Amino acid sequence: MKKMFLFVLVLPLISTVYVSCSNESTTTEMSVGEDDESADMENDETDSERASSDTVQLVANADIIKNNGEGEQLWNDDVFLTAKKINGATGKVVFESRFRDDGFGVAGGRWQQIDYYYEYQGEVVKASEQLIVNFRIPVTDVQVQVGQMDPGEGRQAKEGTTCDDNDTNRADESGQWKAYNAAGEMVASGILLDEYSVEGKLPDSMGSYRFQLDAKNVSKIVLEATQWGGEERGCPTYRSSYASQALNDSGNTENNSEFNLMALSYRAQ
Ligand SMILES: [Ca+2]
Ligand SMILES: [Ca+2]
Repeated sequence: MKKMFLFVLVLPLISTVYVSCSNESTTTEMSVGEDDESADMENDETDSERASSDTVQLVANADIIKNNGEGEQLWNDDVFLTAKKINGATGKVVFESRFRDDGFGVAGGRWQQIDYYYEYQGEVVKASEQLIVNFRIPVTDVQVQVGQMDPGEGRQAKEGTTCDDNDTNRADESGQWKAYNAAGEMVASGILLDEYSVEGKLPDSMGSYRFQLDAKNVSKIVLEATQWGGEERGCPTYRSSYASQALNDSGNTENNSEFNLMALSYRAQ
């Protein structure tokens, strides 16, 4: 009876010690050559907790805009913004606070957002202004939060019809991202539309969405707006009030997708 009692008492002790050793050796192995701080045996943080602690988060604000938005706009020491106009010419970065969702955009066009145009200054261009996020160090785990990407604002020709048939459905504003490495090669791209967002439209926003960009070795991200709904079937609409917009240099009253950049997060690679 006494022997049995000892066995029951000792077995759990042995297994506890074994598990404990096993955990410690795993922790030590993972931390070798990676991060001296994580060698701390009392540090029990998980991989995901460690990742989030290294994540840099930036929120758009007017204070970073210098030199009237011309040239590189430093968001922090490692990240700066530049802009291009529809025709590819150098543009100015602006901070838009006119509507509900505030964020960075490009000067000109309808708004201080990243504007897409089917037609611009008398030519069919099917092009967007570009807001470009430049990283001085390669990064990964990039997430962007856009604003004013308004749901249901646009029109899209029904399947099998064209815009000339005037038979349209509602479509969301939309955009796309392209990621480039330090050599200037595109490493990934994606669509900015509700269904590709992290959790859909954020509460209390006009049209704010977060997108996780599946890309590594990122040195540059180009953000562009696209035709309503992200497809050729999108049909531009027109608003006469746009003619009196002082900043509108499009030469027309076209309305189409546009959005701004509210926030950014990333991890150094
Ligand atoms: Ca604009
Ligand atoms: Ca919008």
